[in-house]
Amino acid sequence: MIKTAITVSLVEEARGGPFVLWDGVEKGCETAADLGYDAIELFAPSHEAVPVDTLKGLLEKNNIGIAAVGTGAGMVKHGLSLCDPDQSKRNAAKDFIKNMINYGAALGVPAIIGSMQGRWGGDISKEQAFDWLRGALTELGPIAGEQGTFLIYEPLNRYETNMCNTMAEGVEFMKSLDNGSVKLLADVFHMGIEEDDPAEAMRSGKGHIGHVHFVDSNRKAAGMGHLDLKSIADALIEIDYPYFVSAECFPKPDSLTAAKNTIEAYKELFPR
Ligand code: LER
Ligand code: MN
Repeated sequence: MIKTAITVSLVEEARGGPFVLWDGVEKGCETAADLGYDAIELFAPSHEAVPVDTLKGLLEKNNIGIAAVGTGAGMVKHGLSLCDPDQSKRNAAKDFIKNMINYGAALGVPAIIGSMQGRWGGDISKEQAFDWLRGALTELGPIAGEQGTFLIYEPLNRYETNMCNTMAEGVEFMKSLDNGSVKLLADVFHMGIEEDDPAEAMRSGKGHIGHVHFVDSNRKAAGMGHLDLKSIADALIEIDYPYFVSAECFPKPDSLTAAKNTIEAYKELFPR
């Protein structure tokens, strides 16, 4: 069964970014539960922002789950990436992600590497950057795998990275890792920019996709843009995608409307 999730951001530096709920984790859990989501997806400043026991208590109290934890704060707050020319910064990026993997694993969920993947350019060749990224994921994936979860790597659109932009590139990269502990994040916003046919791309990711950011062309809530979301949802159903569709979209026109519009669209597109 495909489950539903909504993003909760605790990262002040990311204000204006594509996260729906911004009023703290307690309120985020309450709102998500009230609207009928299965889970929250947490974007936190670090692994220390909300202690595991505190979060477990909030999730239990609201009878809601957690889908995944993001690592983007490593980039947004500290400028860390896995392809930084400076080795000490690459190591700091890995440490930040390791801590987030362990935090997620204590909750039974994966961590997501999106913007922290970085990019190639300047003195750093494409080959060098991919070697660093491959090395990092090869080291980090099993840390999640040994704790019963996995690590998620997210292809992004060309304006955010020049590493993997498409599902095909992501799948090829996954195969080059020789590592069963890393899965792909299919973000429908990025796919709307990069893929010839997002539904076909979803089908080609069968078995590799571990999380989906299911939003519209303009990164607003599902249904508020011009993507053919029905064909994309049908593709996910067809490949027996077993994880979450999550609202990583702008809080437009406001958080509550984006949250309500999303869950209405999810109920229609992913009937139970
Ligand atoms: C993160 O999930 C993502 O999609 C990037 O665009 C960072 O905002
Ligand atoms: Mn995303």
